[in-house]
Formats: sequence, C-alpha cells, structure tokens
Amino acid sequence: MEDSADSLSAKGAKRLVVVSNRLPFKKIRQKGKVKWVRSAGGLVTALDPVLRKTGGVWLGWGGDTPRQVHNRKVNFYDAGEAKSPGFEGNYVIGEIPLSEGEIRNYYRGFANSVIWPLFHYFFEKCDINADQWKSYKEVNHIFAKAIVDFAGPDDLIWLQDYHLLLVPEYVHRMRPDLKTHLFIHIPFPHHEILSVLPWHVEIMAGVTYAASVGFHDKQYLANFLISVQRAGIGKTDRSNSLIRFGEDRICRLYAHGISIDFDHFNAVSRSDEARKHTHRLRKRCAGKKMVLGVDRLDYSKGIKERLYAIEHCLEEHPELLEKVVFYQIAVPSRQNVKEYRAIRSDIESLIGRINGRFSTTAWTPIHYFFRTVPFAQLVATYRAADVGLVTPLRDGMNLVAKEYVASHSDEDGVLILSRFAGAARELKTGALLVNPYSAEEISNALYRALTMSPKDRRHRMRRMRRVVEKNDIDNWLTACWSSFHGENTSIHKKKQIPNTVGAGL
Ligand code: ADQ
Repeated sequence: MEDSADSLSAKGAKRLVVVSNRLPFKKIRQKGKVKWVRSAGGLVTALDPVLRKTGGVWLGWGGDTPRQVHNRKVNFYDAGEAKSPGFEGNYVIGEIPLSEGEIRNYYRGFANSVIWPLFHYFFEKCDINADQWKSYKEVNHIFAKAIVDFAGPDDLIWLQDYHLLLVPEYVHRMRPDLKTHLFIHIPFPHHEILSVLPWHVEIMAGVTYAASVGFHDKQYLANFLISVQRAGIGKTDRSNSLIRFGEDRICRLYAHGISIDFDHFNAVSRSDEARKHTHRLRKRCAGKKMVLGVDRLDYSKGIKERLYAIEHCLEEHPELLEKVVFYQIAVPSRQNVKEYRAIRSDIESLIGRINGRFSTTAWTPIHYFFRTVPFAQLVATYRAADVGLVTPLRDGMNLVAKEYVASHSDEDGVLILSRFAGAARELKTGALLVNPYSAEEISNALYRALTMSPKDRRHRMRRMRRVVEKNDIDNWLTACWSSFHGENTSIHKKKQIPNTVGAGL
C-alpha cells in the first residue's frame, strides 16, 4: 500500500481529502485477521456517498487502541485490497494510529465529555479537565501532522466536526501553503454557554485559521460570530460573514444544512427487498399502528423523555392500548463513556417498566432493538412506520427525520419532530413540531398523528418530500464547495456532484 500512499502525495492533484475523528469503517480483529465494518452515524451517512462519487482520501482513526503507538505513520487502504476486506468505497482510507490513553483523554474525554455536552447545552454533564484539554491539543497536532505529511497545496482538505477544532491552526503553522475547510456538524452554542469553557478563546482562534467554516444553521453561525467578536479575534464583517486577518488571511463562514441522498432512499424504499421487509413488519403489527424511533444511543436524542411521553400517552388515551406498537431502534454509541452506559441502562429499565405496566398476553407496547440495522431494512422500517418520532433535546441537524421522509415513497406517514433539531427549520411545513422536554406536547402530537386523516397525512408528507428532494446531499455539497471560495450559491439551486473535485476548489 506504500505505492498508494506515494501516489497520493502527487503535487497538483485535485483531490478531496476528508478528515474526521473516525473513519467510515471500523477496524475489527478476528482471529488475527483484520476486517473493516461500516460504522453508523450522521457523518458517515452524509459523506460516504460523496467520496464514493468524487474519489479521494478519508483520513481518521480506525478504532484500534494499542497501549502505545510506536510508529505514527498513516496506514493507507484501498477498497477491494486483500489487506482490507469489508471496505468497499472507491476511495482510499488513511488510518491515523492513536493509543488507548489518547482515545481516553482526547476522544472519550475532551471531545465527548466536554465539547459534545456543552455544545448541546448540557453543561451540567461537562467534565472540565485540564489533562484532557492537553490531550485534545496533542491529538489535534497528530491529525495536523498526518495532513501536512502528504497533502499537496491543491488538495481540498475538508475537516469534519468538533473533534478537530484546533487542526486548522496547527496545519497553518506547519504548512501555510495548505488551506483547510471545516464543517461543524453539531450546534454552535450561544456565547454564554461557550464561555463556560476556560479555553474557548484558544479554540475560537484555532478554528478561524480555516479558510471556511460551515454550520447547519444561520443561528449557529450567528452564535459563532458573536463569540469571535467577544474574543477580539480578527476583524469581523457581519454582513459578509467573514473574519479578516490583515491583508493575507480570511475565514469565511456559511450556513447550509446537511442532507441525504433522497433519490437513493426513495429508490431503495421501492425495491423488492425493502417492500418484502415492509410487508413482513406490517403483518407483524397485525393492524396496529406503528410508531418508530431510530437514534444513536445518546442522551441528546431525548429517548428517555420520549419514553415518558409514550407512557403519558397510553395513560391519557386508554383507547390506544393494544392498537399501537412503538419500535425503538438504537445504534450502540460511545459505550466507553460513563454517561452513555448510564443512559443505556436507564432506557432499558424504563422500557421494562412501561412494558410491565401496560403489556397484555396479546400485546407488548414497546419493541426495543439495540443494534445497527442494514440499510435496506432500515429504509423498509421507516416506510412501514405510520409515525416517525424524532425528538432530540438538541441536534445540529438530525438526518433520521429526513430519512423517514425520503423513505415514504407511498407519501403516507406523519413526522413528529423536535423544534430543537436543525431539521425543524426545513421540515416545519409538514411535521408536527414539539418541545421534546414536554411529555404532554409529545403525547398530544402522537394522538393527533395516530388519528390524522389520510388526506392531511398525504398533504404534509408531500410538502416535506418536496423540501428534502430539493435540498438533498448534492445540493448541500454544491453549496459548501461554492462557499469554499466565496461564491454566493443558493442552496435551492439543484446541481450534480461533480465527478472530480473541480479546479479552483
Ligand atoms: P448523529 O448524531 O449521528 O449525527 P443523525 O443526523 O440523526 O445523528 O444521524 C444518525 C445516522 O445514523 C442516520 O443516518 C441513521 O440512519 C443512522 N442510524 C441510527 N440508528 C441506526 C441503526 N440502529 N442502524 C443503522 N443506522 C442507524 C451528527 C449530528 C447531527 C447531524 C449529523 C450530520 O449530531 O445533528 O445531522 O451529524 O451532520
């Protein structure tokens, strides 16, 4: 694989280099053999199809945690190679080795026990710790070094998310000829929240070394600008969403909400495999209405609050007993972080209690699955569900809401959506918006969804499908790529993903 690594460093190549904490595939060792297994999560759902179309490189951590890393060299893998069974993209993945201690302090520690809860407004869950901050800086430096060691000045280096906020500065200091772009997939909080973090000024300064910074929502961008201003970093130009640093450096900000490959979800929902699975699920429901929740198992997704709302709804509307089934599919996530183990056990005991309370010999209200579901089955399950219940307490965007809509090629189904998800801005014309902290509001929306007329359901679903089809992943990409060099492209203008990353990017 050395050859691939060398050919990657060819100067002048127009190549997309995506960099994220995790690779889209997780490295598993079975009986001494290496296998790559696809990971689930919003970032992978959004960016894997992009790299499949454009080709390029995805750099990140592969999931291995040796006690010590003796060699920092990035390991490159090509799809289809004997060395990489299970990995089937048409791009190259570059695995950045990280040790157990680094993952504990930088990833489980600072990224997931400080930035994640703080940026989602759960500051009481933040475990602010100077050692973890030190590790975050060191690992960001490792990522920056991996980039500068092989990237050429014409590469489009696209950093992803909150794990890598200092990488723009570190890359710039080592190689000022390289430009980096950053997209932040989680909310960017109000300054009052951000300033809880003792190192927020250093973080903001680090981010603004990126040539562009993207957000899902205008509000996140506005929050970011206020924090930059308060920290006295550069010269902010609010009307053009820019931060200027003298004559030679500009950081552009833009807001474009991420999306999904609508056509793919739509087509798969009509495929024979998905139809059969939808049919099987409907048969299993035996005439009962089906309500579905699909989430990474994370406290920010509001699963616990949703379960209380389901209980409230069954109490308030006994006529629903034995008439409705709730499916909750949760993909395992960050199981090594204390908060995540706690939320899993809370959810499982809550489901046990609710089922114990309401079940009859013929009916169990909540069906719970703690696993990753294959794509066609997931689409079929969305399609089978009469109601999609998407109630995060706070979410940058939330792709599940869009996937539910795109999978309803039958134009039926009702989406109940948290008003604190980025997706609410786009889907508000068709979804029933709720406050995810209010069991009563969710319960009322559930009752309304379950008793809604077919005409109203269709009308609302059509409206949402039009929005998701128009603002799909191609559209997001085009908008991001235009923003990289300051073009003002409307997100509503549909364009195709170019096959290669074009000149000028
Ligand atoms: P996530 O927090 O991971 O993403 P989300 O956008 O909902 O949240 O994406 C979850 C993805 O995981 C979806 O594509 C879904 O299909 C998949 N998934 C969930 N459960 C699954 C299961 N059991 N089996 C298989 N797949 C499953 C972060 C931010 C979001 C933002 C995305 C993209 O937190 O706000 O929308 O990045 O920017």
